[in-house]
This record gives sequence, structure tokens and C-alpha cells, in this order.
Amino acid sequence: MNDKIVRSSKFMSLVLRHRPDKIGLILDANGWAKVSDLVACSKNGSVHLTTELIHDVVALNDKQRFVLSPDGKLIRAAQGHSISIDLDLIAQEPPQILYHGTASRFISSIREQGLIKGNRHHVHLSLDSDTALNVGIRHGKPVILTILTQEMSHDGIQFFCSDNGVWLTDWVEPKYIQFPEN
Ligand code: HQG
Repeated sequence: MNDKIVRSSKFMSLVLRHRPDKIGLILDANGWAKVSDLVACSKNGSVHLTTELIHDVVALNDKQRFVLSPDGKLIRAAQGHSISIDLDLIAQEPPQILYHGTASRFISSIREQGLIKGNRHHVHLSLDSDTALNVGIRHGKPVILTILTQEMSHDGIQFFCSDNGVWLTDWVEPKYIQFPEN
């Protein structure tokens, strides 16, 4: 990915997940913006997008962070929002276990409170431990937690899977978390 794509992707993450107001962009209740509005409003921001550049970012993004509507007229972030939007995801049966990558400095707090969503809409869980490792490394010395998702589901807790394959839930109580031995 070239530099322009990376900068555009970061800018699109900012305005589609957190600060659409920064460039005067309007998202609908489900987080969709018109591609034409994103192009026009980007003139108020640090990266000047074109429709072609947006399509490149969607196609080349390493985590498929952005989704276009089938007619290509609308775009939204697949997950990771801090602003209040309804991703209109349907609750799904999770796999038996999922993983959460975090940093060692958070472990004592997680043992007490469980996994909380903080600024995001959901707690994010990964399908495989490699992905969780990469998520954890962003915060410090990584620790991979195993989450007993099937037990949670049996206990009536809901799970959602985002358009880019990240599993989402509201809160993970400590009793459903397996911590590594040391
Ligand atoms: C931790 C990236 C103390 C939690 C990734 C994490 C992901 C607690 C941090 C997505 C805690 C929040 C989300 C507690 C949770 N006490 N710390 N009780 N409960 N934490 O960035 O999961 O690049 O908001 O373990 O790939 O790291 O943005 O969440 O370390 O999918 O597309 O608090 O972001 O995707 O950090 O990452 P974050 P996350 P994007």
C-alpha cells in the first residue's frame, strides 16, 4: 500500500468512525455516508479524496475496514466507531472460543472488571490468536486471552459479526476469560 492510500485510510477511519463533524459530513443512523458527500467534504480536511481513491482504499485496506453499498453510492466503516450509530448487525451464534489481544498492563484490571468496551461500541474479539496478537501489540506487551464464547452464548449473551469478520459483544465477565498461566 502506498503512502497516499495509508493516509486516506486513516482519514476515512477518523471521519467515518469518530469525527464526521470535523469535515461537515453527515452519516445516517446506520453509519453510512454518501460517497459523493465524502468526496465533497474531504475538501475541508487534510486529505482530498476522489471516488477512485476511495475505491482503492476499500479494495486495498488490510483489514477491510470500509464497506460500499451494493450500488457503490454509500460507504461506512465496518466497525470501530466511537460515535453513536446502529450497525444493524444481526446477532449470531459465535464459535466455541474467540480470542482477545490486550497488553500485560491491563490484566489486573481485566481480572476485576472483565473486558469493557471503553470508547468503542463493543468489545472486539478475534477469530484466531495471530490476529489477537497483532491487536494486543498495539497497546504494549501483548497477552492473548481466550474467551469462552459458547458458554456466554448459552447464558444468553449476544454476539455480532462485523462485515469484516470482527466478533463483537457488549461485555465479557471475568468468569468467561481464560488468562495465560504466567
Ligand atoms: C483494554 C483495531 C483495562 C482492551 C483492532 C484493549 C481491533 C481493558 C483496550 C479494534 C479492560 C481498548 C479494537 C479493563 C478492556 N481494564 N483495560 N477492564 N477491558 N481493556 O483499541 O480491542 O485498526 O479500544 O483489552 O484490530 O484493542 O481500529 O480496543 O487493550 O479490531 O480497525 O482496553 O481496533 O482495529 O483498546 O481494538 P481499543 P482493541 P482498527
